[in-house]
Amino acid sequence: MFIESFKVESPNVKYTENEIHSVYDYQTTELVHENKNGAFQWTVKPKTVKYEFKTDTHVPKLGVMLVGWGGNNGSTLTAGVIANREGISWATKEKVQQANYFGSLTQASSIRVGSFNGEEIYAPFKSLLPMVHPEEIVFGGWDISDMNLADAMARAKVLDIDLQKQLRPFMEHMVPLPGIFDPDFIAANQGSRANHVIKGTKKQQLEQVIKDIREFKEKNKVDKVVVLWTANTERYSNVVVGLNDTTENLMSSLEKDEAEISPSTLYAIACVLENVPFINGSPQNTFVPGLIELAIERNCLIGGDDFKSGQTKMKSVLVDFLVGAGIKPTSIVSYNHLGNNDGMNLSAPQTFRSKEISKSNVVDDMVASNGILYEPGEHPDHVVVIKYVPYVGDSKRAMDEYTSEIFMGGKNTIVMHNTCEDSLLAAPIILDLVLLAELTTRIQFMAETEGKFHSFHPVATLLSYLSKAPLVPPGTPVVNALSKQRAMLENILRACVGLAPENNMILEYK
Ligand code: NAI
Ligand code: DG6
Repeated sequence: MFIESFKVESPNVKYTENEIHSVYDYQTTELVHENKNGAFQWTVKPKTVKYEFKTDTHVPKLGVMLVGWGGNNGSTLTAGVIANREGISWATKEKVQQANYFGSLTQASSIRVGSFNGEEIYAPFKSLLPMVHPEEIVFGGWDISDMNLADAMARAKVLDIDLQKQLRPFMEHMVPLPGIFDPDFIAANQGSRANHVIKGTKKQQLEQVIKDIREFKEKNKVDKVVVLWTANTERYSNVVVGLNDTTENLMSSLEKDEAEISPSTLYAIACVLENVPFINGSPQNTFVPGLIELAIERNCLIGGDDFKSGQTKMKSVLVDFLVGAGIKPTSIVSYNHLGNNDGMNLSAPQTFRSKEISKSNVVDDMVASNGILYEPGEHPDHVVVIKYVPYVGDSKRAMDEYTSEIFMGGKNTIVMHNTCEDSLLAAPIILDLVLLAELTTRIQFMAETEGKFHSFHPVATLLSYLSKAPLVPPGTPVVNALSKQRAMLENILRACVGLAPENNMILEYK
């Protein structure tokens, strides 16, 4: 059964006019190891730590500024939210299609709240805590191409033509602000698109972005802004001692107009200086060490990297299943071809390399979790191929072959083929990223030993579910397995309303 909303009644939870306050027992373990006669002996001690959470229930008016607004993802997301807001339907060759938010964790997925008369009861994910409604978001942003959003939607060739016609009047007045362009960081084939760029030194470009954010906030009367990079994949920046390894060096490199500071890093510095959350939806190392240090110093949320939309999402499910089932993946080969502008940009070796890195590390934690299957340091062969095939446009083809060792020396090969418009996968993920980033800035918590409420670490691991290569604070384990990432997010939001983590034990019926 599905219910729309619920309220928790418990001595541990208080709903006041402005916040939800919960007291929460976090059940965890403490590990100790001793050397006993030359052999390590491990002891695991269950332990309970009391936490308190408080969530500000005032939902702000939110502005979202997309870097690369006029791209396939940016135009598709904007169009999709307007279509939902306006209740637009359109004729396809099969039926009359209604706008929806399918693919969005916050808008289209559910959570289990318990059992009632022998039936499982589910509620919308978004009913856990008050969140911004997508249709209340004011969208804006930058692009190095001056095309308005209606034309950009047509250029993207993602949405049905009948829908595009209905959306055009809502989108033709939307024109991105000029963007920071540096041809050294993206493929040369993008040059012809760059007719709308911020001039000047890197410092002047950064100052312009700060001015843009302030003006956008003022003009649209929004309480908060989140900025998200959905522009072209850049090549990796070189991380060099003295250049970008510390905040001080990064800021002095900015003064010196150092060539190696990428456009994405400039936008991110601007956001951190303005205390505006910044999310990187592409694979490059925007978050150089000096920038991470700056975000930590200023307690400004940063999250990324690279949307986990299709092939990688599947990989982080399938390999988790295989390794969890005691089956040993030994070779993973992932091909994909696509024909959109992203594919064209990725046809250059340097930008492809950024994507190859983020797509390749995704099984590491699962492999490391099973020392019965893998020797220390052993890893499956893992190859990623991306080819640009203009004819297929945004409709990406992904083909994967997983070969595993099974019982008694047997081999099992699974082959998968997925065809899907890439931007229709990415757009709902962008929505979730900005909504969850905003929500997490309203949550404060403390362990009983801390004595003082604080926000989550500015490096937002809570967004891992949506990222191919989750950015984590230094010294924190990276979790790629999709089910664990979702459970982490859901269970932390449950804790905020005093609900136990979903443990799937269903002891009531045993
Ligand atoms: P796109 O090429 O259609 O759009 C990117 C836009 O960014 C273009 O309009 C371009 O003019 C603009 N741009 C480039 N550099 C800029 C800059 N410095 N400042 C402002 N604007 C700039 O690409 P698409 O398909 O929208 O993808 C966007 C990004 O998202 C790519 O990096 C892609 O790799 C990444 N991504 C996409 C996924 C998907 O499923 N569609 C999944 C994971 C990541
Ligand atoms: C080709 O791989 C283009 C990329 O931008 C991907 O489409 C995007 O990174 C999505 O990747 P995945 O692995 O999540 O499908």
